[in-house]
Amino acid sequence: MATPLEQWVEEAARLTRPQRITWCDGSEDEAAQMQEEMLREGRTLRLNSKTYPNCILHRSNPNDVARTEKVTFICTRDRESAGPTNNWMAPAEAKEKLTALFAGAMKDRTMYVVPYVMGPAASPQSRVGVEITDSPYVVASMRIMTRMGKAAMERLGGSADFVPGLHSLGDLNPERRYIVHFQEEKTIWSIGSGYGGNALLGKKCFALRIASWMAREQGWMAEHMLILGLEAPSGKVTYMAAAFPSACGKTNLAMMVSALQDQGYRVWTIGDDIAWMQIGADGYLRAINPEAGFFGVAPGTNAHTNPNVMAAIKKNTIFTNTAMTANQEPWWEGMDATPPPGLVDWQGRAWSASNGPAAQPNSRYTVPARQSPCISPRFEDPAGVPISAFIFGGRRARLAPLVFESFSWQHGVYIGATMASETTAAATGAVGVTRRDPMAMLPFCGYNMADYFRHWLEMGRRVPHPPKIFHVNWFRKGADGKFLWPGYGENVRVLKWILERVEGTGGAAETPIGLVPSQNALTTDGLNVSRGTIEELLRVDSSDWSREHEEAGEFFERFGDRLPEEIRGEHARLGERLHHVAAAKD
Ligand code: SAT
Ligand code: MN
Repeated sequence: MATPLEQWVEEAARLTRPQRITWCDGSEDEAAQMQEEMLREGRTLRLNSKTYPNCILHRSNPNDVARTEKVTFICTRDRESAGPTNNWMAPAEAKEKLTALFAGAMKDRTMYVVPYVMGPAASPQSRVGVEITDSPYVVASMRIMTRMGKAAMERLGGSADFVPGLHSLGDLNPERRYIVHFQEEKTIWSIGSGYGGNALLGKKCFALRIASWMAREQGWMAEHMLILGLEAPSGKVTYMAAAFPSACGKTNLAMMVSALQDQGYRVWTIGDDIAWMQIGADGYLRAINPEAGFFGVAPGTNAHTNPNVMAAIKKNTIFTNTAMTANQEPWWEGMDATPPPGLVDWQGRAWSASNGPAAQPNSRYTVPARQSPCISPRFEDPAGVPISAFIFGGRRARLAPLVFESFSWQHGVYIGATMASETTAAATGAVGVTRRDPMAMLPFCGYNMADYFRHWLEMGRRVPHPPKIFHVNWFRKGADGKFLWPGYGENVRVLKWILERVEGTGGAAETPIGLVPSQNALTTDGLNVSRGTIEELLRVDSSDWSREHEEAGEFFERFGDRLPEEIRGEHARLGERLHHVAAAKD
């Protein structure tokens, strides 16, 4: 008898008509074959084997360089289940449309069957997925980003308990590009793109869109969050999870080299993008990182902004759409001051400023997590790590202070629900436009966001030791348009205050929006930032916040009656607090 997996593979082959089928085992030999295949295709180059051993550079189709949210759909039976922030298509319509596109799509190509585990192979919190793809680049990337091959097959056995994801490059025409999620069936279909979250189906499609649905059904959380451990001078490590939108510095924060290392504060990395959390026997939320690698934004990465990742990407790394030096080494803007002579840009042309940046702004490195010098000793812990703080954040040039703490879990959920950030190159579309991005999940929440807020509120009631909730903003600018805060390794000062709040020692002052560090509560020794700038960084401008409050109210209107009463209540209370401040000034 064929297993459920074998049956599905057969069905997919009948539809897509591949020349041959390869079952991937995740071995070294297979990885080498996959590289050969990519080199043959001509869009991939081997990098300098002395300075970057076993590294390759892949150039994607120039029309296929970022996630495409416009053609990403949540296909629930009932439109309301997807909610006003998702694109929706009826499952039958999506099946029909994509079946036509998948028909014969793998003709003359190899179909790869890629079984993978999301999470440590031995963790009860982990889940199995299987991706069928006709892209060797996707296979090579999945081998880095997940526990791929044998480990997954062993875990799966003959069971039907896996998330199937069918992927084909199709003809790479953006007009025929679709990324669709059948939530009730827990199935993913993606065609027409070979890039990042559109094509590596374990990542955003499974680990966030499908998993967020599963998590609500099963009482856990799937979040767009990094996971880090902050080690204190005593040696005790406190774990925190932080949600920032794509390309807002999650990887750099998770891998930071602490500016307070000589005082005994250092950061350990568990994850840089996604957290799956369940209530543990100890009453804490226990987090695992479902991924095994980092798919990080290359531009801006250097020995100052992320020395740990610079060390990690020196071997076994796939670079995508970066530039390349005459020495066959990867290069991007922000790596060093000026483009070196003989540079070739991300499209393979001799570099010229008139062609725009040498590296595509959303160019990436794909690197095994274990290569990072700061990887936590608990990275593979099947029980996950206990989370003591949640941190929300985004890019806000003007509004949000460096850090503030919520008054309660419910107020924290409100802060997450009203998050906003300036858009980045991680998705196609305009860059730098402020948009509402609740919990950094706008593109990734697999169901109605009003129900998602309700799920958060419910989790707060169920978790005996819920994390404290904070909001940070590294991106505030002064009147001169320059960033007020140096960021990167200095961000540890904010993490230290958060730790002190968790432990009940840090000083805080009340503002209408939450608690900010009281005078001198933030460790500033050795920091080259004036007292006036710190005050500016922590300032809460109530008239700016009144405008923000109004905009948040407009956003909430989109959810109608489905918006939880507690969110409405928090919104009203913030309005009152802002009003009191304004009245006191008059
Ligand atoms: O392309 S990905 O979705 O994996 C990257 C991102 O948007 O965070
Ligand atoms: Mn992300």
